[in-house]
Amino acid sequence: MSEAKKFWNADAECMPREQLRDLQLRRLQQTLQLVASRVPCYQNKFSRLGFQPGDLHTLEDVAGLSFTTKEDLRLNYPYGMFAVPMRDVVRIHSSSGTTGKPTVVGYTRDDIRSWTELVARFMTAAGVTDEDIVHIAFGYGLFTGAFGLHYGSEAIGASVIPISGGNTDKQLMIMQDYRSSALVCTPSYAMTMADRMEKQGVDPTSLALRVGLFGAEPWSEQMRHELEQRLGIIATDNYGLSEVMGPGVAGECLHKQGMHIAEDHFLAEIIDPDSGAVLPEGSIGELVLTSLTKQAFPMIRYRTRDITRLHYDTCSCGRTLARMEKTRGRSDDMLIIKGVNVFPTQIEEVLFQIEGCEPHYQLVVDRVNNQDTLEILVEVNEKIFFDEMKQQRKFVDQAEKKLYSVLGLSVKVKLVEPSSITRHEGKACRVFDRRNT
Ligand code: DLL
Repeated sequence: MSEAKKFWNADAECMPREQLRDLQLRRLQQTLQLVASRVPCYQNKFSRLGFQPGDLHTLEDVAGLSFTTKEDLRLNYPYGMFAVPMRDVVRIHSSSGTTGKPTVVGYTRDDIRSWTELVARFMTAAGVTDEDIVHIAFGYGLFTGAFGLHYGSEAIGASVIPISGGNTDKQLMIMQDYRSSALVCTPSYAMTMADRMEKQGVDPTSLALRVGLFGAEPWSEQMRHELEQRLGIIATDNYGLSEVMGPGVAGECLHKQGMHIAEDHFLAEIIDPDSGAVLPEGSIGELVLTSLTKQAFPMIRYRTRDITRLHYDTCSCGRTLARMEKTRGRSDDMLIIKGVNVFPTQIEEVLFQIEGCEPHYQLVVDRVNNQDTLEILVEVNEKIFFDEMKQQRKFVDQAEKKLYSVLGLSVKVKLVEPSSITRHEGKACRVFDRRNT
């Protein structure tokens, strides 16, 4: 049996920060030269500022450049932001846009090489080795999740099962028969699998599963705990977005103290989402990313809308790369209810602490008599659902009280029958805001 590798690329992952910053500056200057000579959108942004790539002398100077937003990508749909001719583009993916046209992203051969390397890094950090059988239950297609994890797994030398998403019963059969040891999917789909196993009487300890690599949507520490208990695995988080590359932007090591950002490939800033000002180290705010090595689709100061905080101290694993906390959700997922900012993950954390609560819920926001209302539909276990009214009342009271103390907001909790909330095979959709319909 080969010994587990601690690092995929120790030189890059444990580089002294001074040296890392030098490398970032050099690569940033090259990227600015590239976009200034090839991408009209950046040429216009720079000329409005009277900026030339040679004007950037320090990493901090990046704060003087304009942001890139989803709107820029929409205006340049489909290929307007590409920095290389199409003959150099070997792959096209796109983001799962919920409204309007999706965002189209491209990769050169070298981009695919970097992507593979970065996914191999975080998978190695999560303990995946060439002995693993990696079960990829992300949908293969335009979504970046499946291909990204696929390349990383193959580079490590693991055996890949490209099962793709859906058909949960078949997933379980393959997981049992092929002895899948690493599960790759969204955390909400992993929960759906855990439910199905329970229903079918499959004992998770009879499986070979030992690690989960979950990402593509926000999830709480409570959900991690629940998945680890129910599936008998170590559950790790990884982060990315199509506009910036896909999975591989950041991922957790086994210390689970935040996701290491591949800073030799991306420059990370935290800004105030309202004013756009760069916030001091340790602040919570919106993550802004600049690509440092991408060729086909470079991104300068891309506003991710994801709210998080960065830590720059060296991790116990030895990596010097900054760690980003689990995101609290996207700034555009944040609900403002009666003026109070509420993230769905905050509610999830509270619900999971209550005994008898199943990990499936939906938030319904409405406006009644000019007042915002929030109703939370929660699945409870059969015992509570079919129990006497008194028990149910107790559950609801407890949940409403806890939610009030965390959110400072009165909410209505409604119990719903086990298995009645729609299960998702990809990213979960838990919020229904009826205020504007
Ligand atoms: O979700 C890329 C990806 C695939 C990441 C597989 C990890 C694993 P998009 O579909 O473009 O790309 O969605 C990107 O998803 O801005 C976040 O809001 C959210 N997201 C991704 N990973 C996480 C995570 C992929 N670990 C958007 N935690 C991002 C919280 C996440 N949110």
